[in-house]
Amino acid sequence: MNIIDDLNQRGIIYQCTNIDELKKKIQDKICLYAGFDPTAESLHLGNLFIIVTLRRFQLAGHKVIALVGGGTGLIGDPSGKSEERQLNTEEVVQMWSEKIKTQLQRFLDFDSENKAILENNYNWLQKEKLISFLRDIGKHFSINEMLDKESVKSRLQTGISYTEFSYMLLQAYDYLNLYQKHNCILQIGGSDQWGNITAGTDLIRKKLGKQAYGLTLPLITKSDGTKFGKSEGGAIWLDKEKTIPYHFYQFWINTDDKDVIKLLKYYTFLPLEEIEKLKNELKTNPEKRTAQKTLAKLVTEYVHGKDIARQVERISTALFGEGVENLKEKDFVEMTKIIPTVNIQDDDSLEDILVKSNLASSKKQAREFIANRAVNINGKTSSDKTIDKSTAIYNKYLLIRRGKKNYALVILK
Ligand code: 383
Repeated sequence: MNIIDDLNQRGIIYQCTNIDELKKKIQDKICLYAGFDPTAESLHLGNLFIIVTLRRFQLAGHKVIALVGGGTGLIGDPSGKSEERQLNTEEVVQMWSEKIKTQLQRFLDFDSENKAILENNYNWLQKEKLISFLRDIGKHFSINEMLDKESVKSRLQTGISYTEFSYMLLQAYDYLNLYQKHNCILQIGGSDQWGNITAGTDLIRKKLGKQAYGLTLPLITKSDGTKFGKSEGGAIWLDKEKTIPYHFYQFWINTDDKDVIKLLKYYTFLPLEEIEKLKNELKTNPEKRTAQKTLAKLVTEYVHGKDIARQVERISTALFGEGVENLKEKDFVEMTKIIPTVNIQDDDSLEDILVKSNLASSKKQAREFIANRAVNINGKTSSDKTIDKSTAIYNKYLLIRRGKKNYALVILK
């Protein structure tokens, strides 16, 4: 199947400069690229949508370039931003570039025969001479057209610096460079990138008289109107220190029924027939949340690997009261990052433990909870006033639940 048909069926294509021509071109192997600016030390779920799409092209046999914007990251893309960005220092941008490069290497195959290419636009942008740049590149840009681009137009009221205004020239120049260096004829990006991408295809046409293509992906919206890819703590990051795998997994598990099928199409490599089956399952047995569990499992596997994905599945099962039997010792260590944890002497009573772990506000309240059978230890309701060390898993861990979802992890010294 033509990859364009596959993308279309998945609803991944938002805009394209010339879809019919591209579809013909892409019957042969082509080279394409997408860029990622080091504006933070990690990529996030918005970037992942593009990465997964690049990977689809790669799996279909095309050559993909992942470009780190070590140069453009020093300027700041105004696209999709309602305010001027803070300039970061060169050292910081360089440090972030390295981190982002390492992340990209995990998601795209840089080893096999059809290996991806990694580029960093710092390598050519930093060498550029101002006078030549303004003569050779700047001359092809009309201010009138630039003012008409969404990224600029939307800032005319609030303001935009000359620095950010120039950004599209740099991204266009990158595309020209990659066209010449790798015969790269397609750039993909989120819908916020349309203006920058078409600046590139225009520049290639004006400078070389050649046809290059641009394709954008839809902005991901949620049925409840809130912003996709954010949690209370901000963005969902791909770096496991910034968003721990458990929270990453939970983010996907919590997907609304109305959004889950779309996200399976966008973020997983599951064939459409399989997604169709999940859609039926969602209709007949929504309470099972099979579609959400599949989505969470597959995306967590892609980003964090199979071992970590299985671990967060075990932890989630335990914390949703569905059984602690499969927990491994390292899972308890991971759980200390997720739920309140207290270290306890083994002569502490259960009442003491409930108070120390904040599951009860006083010993009196603790006694009431115990009497009302509201306290559950390692999956079993406990009415004992003392803790029995033999109930500790690995002789050490007590997972205490009070009520439906108040948890604490107790580590016996
Ligand atoms: C830089 C130089 C190029 C081509 C692209 C770039 C980066 C681009 C940009 N992209 C965003 C980013 O870096 O700012 N100017 O965070 C995001 N992308 C992708 C996608 C997205 C965009 O990395 O819509 C979300 O992830 O395009 O916001 O020569």
